[in-house]
Amino acid sequence: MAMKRIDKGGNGNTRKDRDFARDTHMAGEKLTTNQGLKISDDQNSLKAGVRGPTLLEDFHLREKIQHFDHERIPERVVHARGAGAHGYFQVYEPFSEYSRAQVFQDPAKKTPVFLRFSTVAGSRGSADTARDVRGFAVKFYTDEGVWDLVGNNMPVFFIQDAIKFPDLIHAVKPEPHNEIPQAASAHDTFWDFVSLTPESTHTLMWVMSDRGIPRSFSMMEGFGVHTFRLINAKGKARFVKFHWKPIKGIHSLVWDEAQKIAGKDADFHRRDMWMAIERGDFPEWELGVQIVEEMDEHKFGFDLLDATKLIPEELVPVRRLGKMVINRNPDNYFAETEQVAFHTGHVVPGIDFSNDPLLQGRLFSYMDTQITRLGPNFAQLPINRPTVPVDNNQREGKSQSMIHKGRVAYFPNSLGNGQPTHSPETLTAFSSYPERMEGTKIRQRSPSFSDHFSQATLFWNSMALWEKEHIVASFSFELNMLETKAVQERVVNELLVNVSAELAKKVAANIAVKVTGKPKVKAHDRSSVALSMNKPADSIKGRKIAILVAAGAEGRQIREIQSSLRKMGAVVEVISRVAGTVKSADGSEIAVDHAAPNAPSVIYDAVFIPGGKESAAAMVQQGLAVHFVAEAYFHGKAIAAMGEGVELLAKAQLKVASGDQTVATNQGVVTAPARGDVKAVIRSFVDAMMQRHYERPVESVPA
Ligand code: HDE
Repeated sequence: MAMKRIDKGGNGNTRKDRDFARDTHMAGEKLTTNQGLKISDDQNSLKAGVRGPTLLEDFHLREKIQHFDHERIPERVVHARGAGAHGYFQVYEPFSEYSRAQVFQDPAKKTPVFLRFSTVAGSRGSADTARDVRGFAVKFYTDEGVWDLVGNNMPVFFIQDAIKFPDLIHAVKPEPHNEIPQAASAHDTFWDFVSLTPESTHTLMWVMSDRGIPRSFSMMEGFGVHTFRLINAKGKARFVKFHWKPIKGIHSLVWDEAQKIAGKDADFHRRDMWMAIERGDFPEWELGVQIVEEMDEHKFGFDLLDATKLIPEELVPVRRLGKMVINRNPDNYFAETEQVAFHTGHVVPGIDFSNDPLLQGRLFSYMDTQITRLGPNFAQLPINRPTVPVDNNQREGKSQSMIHKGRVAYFPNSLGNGQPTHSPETLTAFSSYPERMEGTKIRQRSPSFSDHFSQATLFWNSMALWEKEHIVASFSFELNMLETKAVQERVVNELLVNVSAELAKKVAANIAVKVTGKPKVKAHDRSSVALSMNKPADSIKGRKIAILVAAGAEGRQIREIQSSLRKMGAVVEVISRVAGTVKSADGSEIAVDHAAPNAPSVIYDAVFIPGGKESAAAMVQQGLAVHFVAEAYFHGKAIAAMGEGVELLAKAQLKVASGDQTVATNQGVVTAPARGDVKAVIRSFVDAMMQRHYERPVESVPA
């Protein structure tokens, strides 16, 4: 079997396991069985006569079919739906004052990483845009072994103790009697559980906000969630929270759009990341840390060990340590993305745990789940292997791929020269932080974990008006899916009244229940700007812009828009009724990227309609074109039209600026006359793309 060494070099993310990569079907290669036997006919099974029964003797048929029969491994019990890619992490400056981890020391060093994003509830084949928490798991292949930072795109979690995790997941997964609904929390069992679990309220606020429906993996924050420890070379420990800050900013979809994308392009997020990497638009995040001195552990009024709490950035700023760049797609989804095995217990010297009871449970669960999914030798799989040598006395087990030589597999030994030895005296070996412990064996939640609402209120208070409207809308949507009135009432009267009277009242009105509950906690007006997404982008890199055309469209306008926006890093695609080319008003041929039925507005961030009498006249007759702009308007997207192109907006009943002499913008809709200045249109159009326009009066638009 030809093994081909593939070395893409230069990125700092080449790994020796690339030696395993194999180009399938090299020139001249012959088809063989798994035993290397060349096969004369792979398309007909061995039969007793041309129309007779198949013979048991057909070992080739059996091998081929039996391998096929066993192609699946169990999907992840949570986070089954995911997509991953390779890249590297590089620190800006040595961080030795806080941690002795080698990955944080050398600004010249690029540490290879593999990153996997996921949704939590859906099965492996479910849609990317479900409302859910997103997994944000990073495997660092450091010079001291593998470090996994297995985080989410939200800084808090639903529960405080690992022992409740199976209950949470059983409640959110499809209901067991009919396996409905797929990849959705909008059903009775989930809301039944959370309504009886007030500690979930803060995370519910995050999931019901637009954070639950990100625009792109590259436009999400990431969080380690738990408090961890950093330890420096002197053995001094500090508490730490990890953050990933996306260079492209934080942006989201709207719910109607997310639902439609689930049907139009179930692979929306994985496709977006794959395509971005292929065209060299590498997703990037800065790694940030919030550091808390041990003596400050109790100064916050909440417990650092409680995973339903975040540390507001106003109290402890996020210090940015370095950058992660994702720059190489996997060669094989199964071998890499499916078989990658993360574990919170994969740490390196200089990083250690806290006693967060959720983290403590995870330290058991991840190893256990990998054994079920992949077997006890999962660490030998190419994607999981550390880049440093592995040597110990563990042996055998299912799918053992190492050939351990010699007769010594125990310690202490003299027959193997006492090898391999421990490294008790070195700083490069892991030794657990010697935290002083004493306590009574007890099953009880610490009283310091009992405030379930003040940070939910902090989150609500920090939202812009449109963010609050979206939160109200999503609580209302989810609760209106329920069959059980008592559960709806409990959410409003036991949870929401304690977050905000306004939130409770608005949701109650939408779902036809009465607010009867009295708040159990005192309201407060604290807020934190870091929690809001109400921050315009500063570039359109990675955004997708559609140009709608028909024959007779103004070619010059199209070419200028295409080239200017592409220079800014956007993806620009021409859409017409059918594929091929269309002849523009100046006679030039315009290449069509997609036929209209294959390119719905929900997969674009903005739309441009060029001028051209004939083109506009044709498009106002095309239902898909009218629907495209109406829907884009409904979803708050930037829209620009020139000359006769404005007629399409009128047909869709959009509100545009009045007067047609110059470039005018009204709530993100840019219009300009036929001979208008294309450069000025582009400036206004790009400006309009920096943020969605939720201020629009959409009730009257037939989207
Ligand atoms: Fe996980 N989680 N989790 N989780 N989790 C898994 O491990 C678990 C939690 C997270 O891309 C499983 O390999 C328990 C918090 C991510 O492969 C499993 C508890 C956070 C991924 C598991 C939690 C996460 C997982 C399923 C409560 C954010 C996907 C398959 C104590 C900080 C990793 C697997 C990937 C996956 C257990 C809670 C993040 C069963 C018991 C909190 C990103 O081991």
